[in-house]
Amino acid sequence: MRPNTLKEKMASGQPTTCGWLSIPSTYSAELAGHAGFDTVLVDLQHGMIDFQAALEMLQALSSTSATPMVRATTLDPAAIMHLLDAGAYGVVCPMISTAAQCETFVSACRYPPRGDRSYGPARGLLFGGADYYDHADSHILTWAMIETVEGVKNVDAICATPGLDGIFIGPNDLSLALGGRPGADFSDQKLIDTIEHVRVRSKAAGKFIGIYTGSGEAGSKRIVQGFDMVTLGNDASQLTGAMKAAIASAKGGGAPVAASKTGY
Ligand code: 3PY
Ligand code: MG
Repeated sequence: MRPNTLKEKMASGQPTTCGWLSIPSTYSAELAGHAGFDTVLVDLQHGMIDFQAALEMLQALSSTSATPMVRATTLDPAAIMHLLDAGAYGVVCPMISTAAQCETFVSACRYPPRGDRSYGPARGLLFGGADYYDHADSHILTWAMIETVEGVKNVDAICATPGLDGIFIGPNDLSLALGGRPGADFSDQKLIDTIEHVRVRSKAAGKFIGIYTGSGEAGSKRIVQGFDMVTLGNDASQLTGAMKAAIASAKGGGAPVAASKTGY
């Protein structure tokens, strides 16, 4: 089976970057895949992307060296299994707050007896290879998003879920859950401490730890903090930022364009 190079890099202690696609475009997917990200994720939760667009974007990513991942819209086992059949090598599942939810999520990504994933890996066989079934369970990355107060409270139990590979922190929703605002309050001490707590507990349980950030600069700080995988904003924020910077530069410099703190 084609290796999951993202998993291999993180397992060897290398920090990795995750391109984040919200625009329903095969061309954008191809550009992100060739840009040098270790993985590129198709975001069906908040991106303007349905299953058909996601399928085509995963196909476009196949021509690149980036490990293709998806974020599911919600904890829907059938939809998660379908995205895996479409060739995703990793799934980020939003809003995991309990160990039971995490078990349902991981089970959807693992074949019996480890889980209850139904057999029919259509594009998995084409992208992964003829031996997909034999190795899928050890290659496919499962990321539970912790972004609620209940999820933080249950971080140890969530991390104890057999077959879970990593925790991915959503700082915008976590900020809201703690009574703050998206983006604006990333400097809030309670949010800073909560993020560090989730990171430390996840690493203590032997899990990979990832986080969404709004820029390369923010991603670099998270790598120094000890995160294994960081996003650097999404395609829409990066495109908008580049367009605004070009306009400001053409009109005589102007003020430097501030990176979006929320990543949107
Ligand atoms: C969050 O920050 O809540 C996310 O889910 C990132 O998209
Ligand atoms: Mg979120």
